[in-house]
Amino acid sequence: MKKLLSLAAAAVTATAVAVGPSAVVSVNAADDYLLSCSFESGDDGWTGRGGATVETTPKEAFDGSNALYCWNRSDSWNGAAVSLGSSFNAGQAYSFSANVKYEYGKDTSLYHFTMQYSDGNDTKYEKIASANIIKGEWAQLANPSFTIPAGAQDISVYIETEKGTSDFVVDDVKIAAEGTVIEGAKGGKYIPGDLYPDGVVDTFDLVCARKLIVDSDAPTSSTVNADVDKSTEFAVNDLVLLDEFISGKINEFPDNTPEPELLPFDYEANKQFKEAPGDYFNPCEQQGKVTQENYNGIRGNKTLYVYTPYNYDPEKKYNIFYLMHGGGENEKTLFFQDDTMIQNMLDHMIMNGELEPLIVVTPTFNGNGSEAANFYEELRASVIPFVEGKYSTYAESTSEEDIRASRMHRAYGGFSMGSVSTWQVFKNDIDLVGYFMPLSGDHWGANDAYGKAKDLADAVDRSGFTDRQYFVFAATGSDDIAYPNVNPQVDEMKKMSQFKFTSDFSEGNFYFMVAPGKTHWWGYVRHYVYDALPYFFHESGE
Ligand code: FER
Repeated sequence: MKKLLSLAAAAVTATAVAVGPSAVVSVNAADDYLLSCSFESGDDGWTGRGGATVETTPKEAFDGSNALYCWNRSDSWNGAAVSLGSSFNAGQAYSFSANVKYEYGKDTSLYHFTMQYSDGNDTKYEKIASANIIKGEWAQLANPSFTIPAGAQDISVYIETEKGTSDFVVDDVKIAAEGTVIEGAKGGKYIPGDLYPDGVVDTFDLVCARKLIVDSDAPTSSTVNADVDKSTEFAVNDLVLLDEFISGKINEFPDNTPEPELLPFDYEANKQFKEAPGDYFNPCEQQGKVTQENYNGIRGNKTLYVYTPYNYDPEKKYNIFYLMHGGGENEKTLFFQDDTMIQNMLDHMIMNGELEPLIVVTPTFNGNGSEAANFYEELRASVIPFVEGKYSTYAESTSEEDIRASRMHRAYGGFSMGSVSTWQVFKNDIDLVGYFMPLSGDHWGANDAYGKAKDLADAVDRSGFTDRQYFVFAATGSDDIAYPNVNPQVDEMKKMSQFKFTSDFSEGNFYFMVAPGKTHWWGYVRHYVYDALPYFFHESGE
């Protein structure tokens, strides 16, 4: 019995659809191809799509000695394209094939061979063939019977990715009469269990897997496909699972992807205020990027800023820190004032290994009925889904379930009224956020210190989280106008079982750092961020 894996089904249908033997057209001479691009003597008319650049390269070739290299991609739809000219008929089916390979980024990546055309009014796109490709291996994107949509004009075809901006190479792009089986790369596609690369998982693969167990050099298309449970290595367990899959005992392979290891962090238990070096506020040689973004949320159209670290790679996952301004300030405050310039500080901290690369977002509670105390609503409903749908964080999707699941990779903090918003986020959004940094501002949840602390402790109890699942690093200056408000609240919190006071978050979950002599000003408060932020994102939340 032949079985297709659901994950690979889309890829497989493109190549393995039933083109019965009678339909096979044999092509030998290059003249029989309606289009044939080998890139042996030039780019064959291919161009970069979007911001991408293409150039022939002798470093890689599927066939012959050159291929087309595509780089400078700044979005997944940037790629390598060629116009089909007028010799193809709309409404008619053809056989398409292209070979693709990439060397950097994730272990596998979904590639598309796509057609772009105009229907007379709009530009349209249709996938010709798609495949999950294994890094470092040539793979064929082919469809022996793809119909150019009726009425299509200005037709071009291109190679793009589903996600990410990795460079890639393309070679031997061919179009022939419908049904033509165009030879291309064998294997190279991520189809768990397909060790013998024919697009199906069957007993041939089991034979390969058995050989591979006794001889790690035995031929197979890819050990990535052999590691059916994604444990990162091929082992007896994979062989057993493959046997069970082929015999129909199981319908899918379990996902044993290991959790990424948390780096051990050397906490100080009693962290003292320390200023960032003065040059940390000057431009850094390795600069991240600050991007202005507009979104339409539950409180109308707003702007926020997103700091992405130097060499930000949308293929990777980043921790994310939402940092809120104070009263009378706005979403620009953190990046574009002499007393903030926090992007430079982040750049230096990351370059010097004091902070893992992360995303920092500065939203605003200004406008449209939004205020510090209710911003937690907009954070949940609009800001997190908008930002994390666009930037690569640990949220697998923007569903509330996935945002919750990634809460130990999400922090929220703020200064003054931003601190007021932080305690509210703690109270109301603790299911979405694992780390909190209230700076120079108390909780506006009750009139007295005990009531404020109790309001937060009650929220913890309602959440059901244990004291290993939320972490608060609060700070203020001893001469800050907020100190007399925050300090008594902290004293009450210290008495409550929900809060275990230490800056060693491997032991406790709550800290309050007091900076001697400092007043209510970002010029001081930015140093609290310098001290506190490295303490975040080291706990598993288990
Ligand atoms: C405080 C919390 C917020 C505080 C001041 C503020 C003086 C904000 C004031 C403002 O923005 O006007 O604990 O202490």
